[in-house]
Amino acid sequence: MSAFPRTPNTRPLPNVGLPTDPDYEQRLAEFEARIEAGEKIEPGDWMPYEYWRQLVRMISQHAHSEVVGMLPEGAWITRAPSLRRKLILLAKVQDEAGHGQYLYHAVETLGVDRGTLIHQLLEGKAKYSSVFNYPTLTWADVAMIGWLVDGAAIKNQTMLAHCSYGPYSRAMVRICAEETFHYKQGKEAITLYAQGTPRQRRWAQDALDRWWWPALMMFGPHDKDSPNTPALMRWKIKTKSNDTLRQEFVNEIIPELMAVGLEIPDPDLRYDEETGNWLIGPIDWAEFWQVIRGNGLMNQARMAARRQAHEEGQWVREAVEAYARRHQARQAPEKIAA
Ligand code: FAQ
Repeated sequence: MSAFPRTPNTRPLPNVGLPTDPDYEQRLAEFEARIEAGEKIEPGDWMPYEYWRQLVRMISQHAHSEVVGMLPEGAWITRAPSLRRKLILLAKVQDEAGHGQYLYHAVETLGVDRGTLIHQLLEGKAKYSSVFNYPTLTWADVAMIGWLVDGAAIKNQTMLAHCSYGPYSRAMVRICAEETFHYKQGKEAITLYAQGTPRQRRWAQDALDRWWWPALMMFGPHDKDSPNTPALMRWKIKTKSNDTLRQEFVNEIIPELMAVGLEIPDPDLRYDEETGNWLIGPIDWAEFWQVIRGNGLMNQARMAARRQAHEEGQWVREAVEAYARRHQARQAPEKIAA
């Protein structure tokens, strides 16, 4: 059962308004006027239940994506081709953990603690980005993730930096700054491979062949199949739709990939002079839904790795709690005794 039912029967926080409240319509009008005026909604401000639900859903999925997203690249830390590349990769994977932290904090401002969210993830009840259920077979895959996956993430998150919920928008500003470095190091590494030996060029092309479509799927289903977009756009959580962002990304990345001599793995790709858009062929949505339902190549391995990390981290959580108790006791011994 979902932790966030569509029809609320309980109020999750005192400031969350239910449609059955007598003053709901008036407060909703005031809330929407604030959003229309470009004000940020902050923790503790009145908000409709559906706004709260959408934020918890989306930010928690985003947090899980950052954390699970450490795994495909993390697998290559011990196999990096040079010390420089190893240092860059270590820093990148550590950044992703930090992004997960900011985002879990952002959900906590909505009254849902991270323990609950992590439990949902480990139980297989929470979603995370489909793209992290594909394997990293070569070092070029790691570089391609930086260029393509971080590139797609930045496109989406630059929009979210303008979203109406204050804590989420502020987290995005910092995350985008860090992702920009991730993107640049991936582009640099692939550019070197694309201009390198025949084998390196093959690795770069092979990585693009396998990551191209999963990266485009990151933007979510077509707008007509996206049930959440209307509410998200109404309240400016999203300010651009899935298809709009995907098209913007495609228009930007295709000339960049072509410039280093890579071939886009899409036989239907064509440039439309009239609109200035690169038009892509059909996306395999059956594959996308299979991956989201847990049947992708790496879903089981990703969840097994997360569960193992969680179990192995138990002593750290216990130590932190013991330290916090001792620190608290030193600060206020009389309160603890009481
Ligand atoms: N994967 O109605 P919509 C990163 C689900 S961060 C899995 O269109 P919405 C950093 C969707 O949740 C990458 N599920 O949904 C990094 C919904 O299910 P629900 C993550 C997906 O919310 C880089 C259902 O399908 N970024 O990469 C996906 O309007 C490198 C219907 O879809 C974010 O999370 C998908 N791709 O639009 C880390 C950004 N797409 O919940 C390491 C924040 C859709 O109703 C290495 N999120 N679904 O059961 C968003 O912007 C939006 O949530 C979308 C989806 C655009 C992802």
